[in-house]
Amino acid sequence: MSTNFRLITIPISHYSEKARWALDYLEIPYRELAHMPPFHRNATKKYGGTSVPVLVTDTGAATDSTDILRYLDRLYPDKLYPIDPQLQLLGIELETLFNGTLGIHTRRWGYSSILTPKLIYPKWTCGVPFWEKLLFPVIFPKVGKIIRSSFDITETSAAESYREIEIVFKRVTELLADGRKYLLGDRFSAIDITFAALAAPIIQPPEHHIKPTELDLLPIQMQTDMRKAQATPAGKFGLQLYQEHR
Ligand SMILES: N[C@@H](CCC(=O)N[C@@H](CS)C(=O)NCC(=O)O)C(=O)O
Repeated sequence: MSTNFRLITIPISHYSEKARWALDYLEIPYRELAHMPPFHRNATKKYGGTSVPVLVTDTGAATDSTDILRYLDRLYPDKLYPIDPQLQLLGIELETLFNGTLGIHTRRWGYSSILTPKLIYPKWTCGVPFWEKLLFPVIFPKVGKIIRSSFDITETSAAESYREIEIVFKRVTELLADGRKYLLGDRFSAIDITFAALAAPIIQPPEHHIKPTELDLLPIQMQTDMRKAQATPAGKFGLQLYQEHR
């Protein structure tokens, strides 16, 4: 099948990583159009989206990461999502939990500590047009402020979000306790991609598209949280998914 796929992203966005991973896993050729916030808005608005990722094809666009994976599943059936109805139900429950809780809280936990020009610059600018990079010092103060307010970044937000992440990790740990290899059993699926991509900010897999920040540049509490999350069965599972499937 010949494709002319373009994936609009913010480099560090973990929802973008989920879509990027699915495309790579299916070995579908695509061009990534990475943008620094707020320039992603110019790129996405003509497709009716506000957030990233957006997958653009010759016939239309999908403006949500799960919609993108579902669209790819229609093109390549039985590769990303299971056919078995029982597994489908578990998949929907887990994907909803990961999208709605894990992704929200790993992002809030991360932004609570790395929203400084030095730490955020490489994560926002990897692969973006050079003129966006040049504008980083001008836009950072304003965008940083918007992010603080829209994600409710406060003195206690990292700790609050860490507790929410722990609840999701506990659910994953419980599922894995029966010895299953993947979240839905013995086959790698979109649910594993969703878990690992959305957990990535706190487990920091070395195989990630964006290189992890050197640990000693990060605040001590962040280092502690990361080590603790990486040592859980769910954290180890996420790291293993990156190692074996990314
Ligand atoms: N439900 C959406 C959420 C995507 C999302 O939250 N994207 C963030 C980046 S991680 C974003 O685009 N933020 C900037 C904005 O909303 O303008 C999806 O799964 O695609």
